[in-house]
Amino acid sequence: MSQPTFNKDAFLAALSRQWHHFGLRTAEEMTPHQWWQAVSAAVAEQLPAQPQPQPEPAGHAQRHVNYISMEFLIGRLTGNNLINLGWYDDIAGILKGFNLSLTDILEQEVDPALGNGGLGRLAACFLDSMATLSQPATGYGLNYQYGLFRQRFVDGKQHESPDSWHRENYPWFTHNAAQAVDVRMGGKLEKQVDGKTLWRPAFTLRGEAWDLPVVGYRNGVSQPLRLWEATHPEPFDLGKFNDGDFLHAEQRGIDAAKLTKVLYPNDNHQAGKRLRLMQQYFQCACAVADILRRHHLAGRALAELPDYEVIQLNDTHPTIAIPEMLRILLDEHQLEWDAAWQITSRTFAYTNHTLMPEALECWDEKLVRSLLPRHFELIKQINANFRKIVNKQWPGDEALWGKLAVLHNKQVRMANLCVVAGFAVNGVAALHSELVVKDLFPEYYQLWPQKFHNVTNGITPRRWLKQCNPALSALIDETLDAEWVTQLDALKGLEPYADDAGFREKFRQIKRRNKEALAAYVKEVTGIVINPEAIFDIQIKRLHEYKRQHLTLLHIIALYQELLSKKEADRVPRVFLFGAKAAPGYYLAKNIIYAINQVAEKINNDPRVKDQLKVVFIPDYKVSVAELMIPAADVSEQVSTAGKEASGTGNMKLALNGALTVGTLDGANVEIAEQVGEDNIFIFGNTVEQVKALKAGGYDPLKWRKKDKKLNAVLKALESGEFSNGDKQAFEMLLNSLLGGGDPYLVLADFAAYQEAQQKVDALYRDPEAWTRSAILNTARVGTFSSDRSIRDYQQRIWQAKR
Ligand code: B1N
Repeated sequence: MSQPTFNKDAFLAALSRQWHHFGLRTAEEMTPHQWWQAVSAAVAEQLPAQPQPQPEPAGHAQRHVNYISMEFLIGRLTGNNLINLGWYDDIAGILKGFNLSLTDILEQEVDPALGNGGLGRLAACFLDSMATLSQPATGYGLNYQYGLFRQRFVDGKQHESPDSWHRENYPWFTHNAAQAVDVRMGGKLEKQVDGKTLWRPAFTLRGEAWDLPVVGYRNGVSQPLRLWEATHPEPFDLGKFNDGDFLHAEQRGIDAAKLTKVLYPNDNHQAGKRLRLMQQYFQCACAVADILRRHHLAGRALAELPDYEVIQLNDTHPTIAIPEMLRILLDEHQLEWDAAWQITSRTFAYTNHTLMPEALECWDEKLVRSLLPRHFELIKQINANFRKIVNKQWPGDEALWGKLAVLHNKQVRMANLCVVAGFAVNGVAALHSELVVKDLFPEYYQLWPQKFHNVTNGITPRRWLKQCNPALSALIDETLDAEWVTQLDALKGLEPYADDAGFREKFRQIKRRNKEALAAYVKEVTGIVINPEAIFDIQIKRLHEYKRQHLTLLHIIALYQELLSKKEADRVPRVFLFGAKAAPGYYLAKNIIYAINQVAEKINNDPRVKDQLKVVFIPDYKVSVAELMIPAADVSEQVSTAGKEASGTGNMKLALNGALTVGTLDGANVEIAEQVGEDNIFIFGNTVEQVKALKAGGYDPLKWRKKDKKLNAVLKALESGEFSNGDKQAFEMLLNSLLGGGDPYLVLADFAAYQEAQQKVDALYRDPEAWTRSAILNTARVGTFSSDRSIRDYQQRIWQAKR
């Protein structure tokens, strides 16, 4: 398929229908927001019709990918869709005729924030790449009324408010009324005379399908991201109404809608709430029903399902789809267990995104049984069958069974269920996949080595270079002949230009303008003035102890003390910019935000510091803010404790836009370092092995404090109340975690090495030509982190591999 041609007359006609629909007589009467709405809706109308599934002879078919995820952090769609369609300039030209700037209009879109962080953003990048590679795919998720909370700071502390993104008026949605699915929950099991069990559910919800178009890059493909909204099949109780109980007549509709009210705001953490399990099952039941409906419609037999469909589980959050598939095959299609198991276990694949123990999902047996009695029974059956396999391999080893069981200590372990019931398991970066095999699932690996894979994450170059950094994109366009937007490896062609002074000058100018644009935004939202001459040092990611924003904080305080003491050599002026949300119930993370803000307040207002050091915490970090920060970064902070960050993807976006990484040997940093070369990255800190050894040797942070004077002075300053108007308790949680709490993420053990790495940053930055050379080499050498490459890896290693 080729690029869809833009039809100006059809677009203008659609546009005029929009303003008439608003009750206006002319286009000029529209507000900027109405313009965004009208342009988006008019473009949506012109999208290529979605291709119908074409039955192909078995064995030759490309499996359709069903990507199930609780989160799709898609970000603003209008600009991205225009770029992918190739219609951006056409529309910009038309708006110019109305004296309007398209970029201004695009700013009107509220980010759909239907995800927490990396996991949800990865899902969005993968959809973009699958459409671009013409990999048939459907994304399945939930249509949350409220996305991730909005963040503001009040006296330095995080305050949350609901994120109403106005899904009811979102112009890219199409409501697919015919695709609704009824979902049952609760109730009891009854034994039938034939020995089979009958599930009598207690209540029914309706899943309504809302589709967003996922537009491939200039290839005419548009395929759905299908988001389910919960409603009640009969929202209005006429009986109650007639009895005069007006208040309760609508109650069941209101109750049903609670299910897709809000995204759970946790990242890398499971809270175990009943409503969350209901969300998970609701989404899975809708998705599985939809997949089977498509399969039947194409006239295919159930036994052929794995030949045509693959279900990729984005972490364990949609695991309940596995017993749901079994239930339908057994109870609705009367298949025997073995046949149902064959079909199911050849269809599901699982991606692991974290080793953090608190994020590994375990559900209370009682909760699962009460909500999904039939599914619980099927999980017990899976567990019993698996027990035989384990017993055969390791006879009588009860301790090992305790580790491998799907059901244990009255808990259902979702990751174990995925490994036992799926045909593939993958980690998200080379190091992480190695740890999945070595530390998380060693015995499973012994049983089924062929199930385990690595697929290193990636990012879409459409949003994360072409769209967010138009100036750099234009420079690359004029420098290279190659189609780098779809062949990101072609950026290698920039390598020789790193030695071209003229090119370096252009590259530096672009970075400079991007920094000016960010500085203007910072001024607008925080009032803080920052100097584009300074190093822009950027740390953007969720707030979590393991990501160690507090390591950077300690370093900032050390810099401050050094500046005041004037003993050491001059530093290059630096601006530290943070963007991060803390889960509302994660008090330690909130305390770290507070500490950063308090330290920032003090440093930014200390006249002695002048322009040497500034600290800015940008509020409400989200995709659209990332699009502004990433192109403006000189330094990318990736400082997690080695072994804790599964991959990271911000690291890839920043390097692609010419930032140099200060990072530990963790996640995808390892592979970034391999690509860019050790001269073009600042690697520091303890490795996975060293972290393990330190812990095994009885790590004591107090000893590290004692032997490092600078570190001691920094901690003292935090304890003294110097940054908190004399309040010595202000940072108690943070300090307690670092000191009395044993410093679980080894912040103190990496402090000295981190400072050294930052010294090297200064030294290189003092030589602008050398710095720019390294920055160009970063852009040139990270093409492999395109999500197109990730998707090809999934195709070859998992989806299309010989089964
Ligand atoms: O997934 C990203 C990785 O790049 C990051 O390293 C990893 O931390 C992130 C429970 C998670 N892992 N687990 C989660 C999110 C929400 C939730 O409720 C866990 N997020 C990641 C993409 O692979």
